[in-house]
Amino acid sequence: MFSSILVLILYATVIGGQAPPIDTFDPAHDQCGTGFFSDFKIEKEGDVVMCLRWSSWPNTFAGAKKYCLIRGTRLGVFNTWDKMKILQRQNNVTFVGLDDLQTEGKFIWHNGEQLENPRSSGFFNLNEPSNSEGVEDCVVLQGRLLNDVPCTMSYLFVCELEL
Ligand SMILES: [Ca+2]
Ligand SMILES: [Ca+2]
Repeated sequence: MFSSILVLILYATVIGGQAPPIDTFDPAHDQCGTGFFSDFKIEKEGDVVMCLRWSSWPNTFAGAKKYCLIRGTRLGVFNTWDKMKILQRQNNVTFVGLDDLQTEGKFIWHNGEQLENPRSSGFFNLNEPSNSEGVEDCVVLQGRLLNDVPCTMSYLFVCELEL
């Protein structure tokens, strides 16, 4: 009995005295400065532009979206060329916060903004988005630009802490 209480106290002391591990990330404890969220921080003229975390394991689009959301973040929104350049530093195929799940052909960034004229926007690879076989509603970085892919595929993903 005593030993189990002792273990509990020790456990509470150790856990309480440390920064929470990555899986319990709490943005309230991080300003995207020296904290553990900011795997990647972009500053411009002293201002933080983006706070990102790149996953090191693949997930489906829904799984990735949920992973980001329950940590107070969202799938990364790269709706400007400055931000696309940040995304382009990634070499792996990576889910981003853009989909046409609600209305076919209407691509919405996860900040609510629509990506107008996706095919001629310059954001997508040539002949993309293709909606191949009618099932491509989620978007990845593939190479230097975007591609729509099936949401049930598993890819790496990137979470963004909203500033
Ligand atoms: Ca589609
Ligand atoms: Ca496609």
